Amino acid sequence: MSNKTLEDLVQKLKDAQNVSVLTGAGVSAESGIKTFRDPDGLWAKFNPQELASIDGFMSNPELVWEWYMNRVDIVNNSTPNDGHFALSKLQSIIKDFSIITQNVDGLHQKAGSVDVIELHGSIVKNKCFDCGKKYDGDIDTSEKKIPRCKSCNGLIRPDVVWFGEMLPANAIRKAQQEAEKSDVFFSIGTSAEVFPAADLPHIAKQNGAFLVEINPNNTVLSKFADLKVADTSANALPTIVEELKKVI
Ligand code: BV8
Ligand code: ZN
Repeated sequence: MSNKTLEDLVQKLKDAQNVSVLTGAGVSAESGIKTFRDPDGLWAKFNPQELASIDGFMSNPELVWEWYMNRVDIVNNSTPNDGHFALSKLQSIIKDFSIITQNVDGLHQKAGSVDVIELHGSIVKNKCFDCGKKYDGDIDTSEKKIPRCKSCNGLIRPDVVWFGEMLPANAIRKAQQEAEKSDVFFSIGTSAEVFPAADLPHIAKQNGAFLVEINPNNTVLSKFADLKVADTSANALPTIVEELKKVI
């Protein structure tokens, strides 16, 4: 890890043509949505294989459905935090600014960000487990039991990417293209442990990007970062926006 400074970052952002951001659950932590791998995270209580996988759903669809509906409830009652709003502001200042997220909570969009690349789908969208028919919102989730598909009577499931499932081809392809051409690449609020999303910061760096990690903790990515900001996203991002506004 090098000893670059916030001033170096602001200068890079001032000159940058393309900036990309990869966000993870940590960006939503300050909106009250638990992360996955922090000690009090979502996985702490559950085994990921049990909940976010096809086998998990097939062996216990009610448990998985209930876990997701519980998360949908939390997401629907959550609001973006200062980190989300700062990213939306950066997107309006910097010419070509793409937000690539592993999150499924839609908070970037609620904060005004556009063209958000959702690598792992969206928890407020559903589809049929059997025929894949999309149900974006028009299903009754108030019932305890899992709704059934109107076309084939299959079980409805959240339209998210489970372990062992391919990411949406257009999303991962666009994300890789954005990473390749970025002058500055931010990895924010992610443990950088889930692939292929975790490849993106390396793709960016291999193509010459200035790599920034914003995370209060160290991760497997930290040693590759040109600048490591050991702070929360809701603190660090507004500061970066303020410093950038002073020089543009
Ligand atoms: C796939 C579903 C083809 C939605 C999730 C190599 C290549 C390809 C695949 C693999 C590979 N090696 C292994 C695999 C298999 C697997 C994988 O990566 N396993 C890992 C665990 C080793 N990948 C897959 O299965 C992917 N599918 O590639 O298909 C294939 C399949 C098999 C084998 C080969 C190829 C599918 C991956 C998607 C899985 N779906 N979620 C949902 O329910 O939400 S993953 C889940 O983890 C979430 O999507 C989450 O976003 C994601 C990553 O977690 P993070 O966002 O990083 O969250 P985490 O809690 O880990 O970290 C939070 C961080 O925030 C911490 O560092 C913390 O310090 C920090 N933080 C906390 N507070 C703050 C903060 N930071 C800033 N501010 C704060 N306030
Ligand atoms: Zn169906």
